[in-house]
Amino acid sequence: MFRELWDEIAPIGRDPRTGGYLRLAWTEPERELREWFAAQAARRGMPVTDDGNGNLFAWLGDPADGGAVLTGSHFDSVPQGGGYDGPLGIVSAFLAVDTLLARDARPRRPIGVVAFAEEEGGRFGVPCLGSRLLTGALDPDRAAALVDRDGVTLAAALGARPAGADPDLLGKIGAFVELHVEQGRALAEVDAPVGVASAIWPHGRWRLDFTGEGNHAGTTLMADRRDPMLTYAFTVLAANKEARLRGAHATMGRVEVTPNATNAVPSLVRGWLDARAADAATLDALLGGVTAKARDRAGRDGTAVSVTQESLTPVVEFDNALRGRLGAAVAARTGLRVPVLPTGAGHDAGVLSGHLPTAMLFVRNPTGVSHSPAETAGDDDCVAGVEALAAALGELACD
Ligand code: HGY
Ligand code: MN
Ligand code: MN
Ligand code: MN
Repeated sequence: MFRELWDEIAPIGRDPRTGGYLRLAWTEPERELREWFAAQAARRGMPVTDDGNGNLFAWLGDPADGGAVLTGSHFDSVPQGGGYDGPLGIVSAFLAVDTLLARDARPRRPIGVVAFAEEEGGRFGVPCLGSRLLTGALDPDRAAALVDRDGVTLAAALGARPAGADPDLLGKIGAFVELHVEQGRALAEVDAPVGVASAIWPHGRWRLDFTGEGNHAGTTLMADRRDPMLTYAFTVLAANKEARLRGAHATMGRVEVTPNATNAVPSLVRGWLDARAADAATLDALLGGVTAKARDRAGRDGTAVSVTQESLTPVVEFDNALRGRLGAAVAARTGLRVPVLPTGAGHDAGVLSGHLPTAMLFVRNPTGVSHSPAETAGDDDCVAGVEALAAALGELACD
């Protein structure tokens, strides 16, 4: 069953040249995936609701009964991302519901399948946008005004101002379990198909604007230049070094140059820093180190640098009792050893964990690579993931 359902979505948004995916929120491929979601729900007689923030919910039972067990993930991808990051959690959610019902399990609580909007922040720059809106962590007016690289606002893409926080809906959810492909090799290294998450590292995104003096590439003496590209390049190296010093992660994978011409010294270089660390103090120290080095270099280059925080996600420690309970239920049902592992990747589960009992299951990724066409997961492991998720849902909804 897994391969059959997976093959229905695998071609959607896939770049045949690279095998990577482009499924930005509210673009054609993601709209096709939303239609697929509605068809899956209809096939199971599960009514679909939308919270006005772009998040889709399919319900088994009436959420108004309260204590719903919610599972799911996101459809959107980073540009040239892998196909499993996000969609695996939604396909597995529908299949886990099928597994439960095939076992004549009689859920005593509603079960919901959710597709959260814009988890990657790949279009509007704010990660976990849909779950942040739902939980009130993002102001709907600020969200409505977010603009993508083509100048389209979120409100235009969504077709309305986002509804924002829905405490009534949140109050009806008793627990959330997100299944996700592992974005690392921890499960591969211990030869386990499925694991359970202990924590999500604190992480954030900062935009660094390096300003200098635009000038002619051919007539401007090197000594007369105030070239922001120099300061930017130095900062990329400094971020890499500061992260290595602290066992943290720093990435500067996105840059915009003005005027971006071969024969012009830039006037502005805009770079984004994605920084993550095992704890808040280390993350703070990393950011402080990078900012200090950038400013010091700007002084020498005659340029200026401004740092703007775009998002910050505090550390997420998943509920120990829930994690232990689900790990035991998965082990009992599947006979698998279920390792416990942290992750440096952000997830909607991290946002919801501040509002309700939340857990994450990971499925082995043999390459460990993610946010790249090289991301992968074996069918057998994905089937084990569905079995594990069914065990977790059964433990929470059918006791
Ligand atoms: O960037 C992340 O950590 C997640 O994949 N959105
Ligand atoms: Mn991702
Ligand atoms: Mn993801
Ligand atoms: Mn996620």
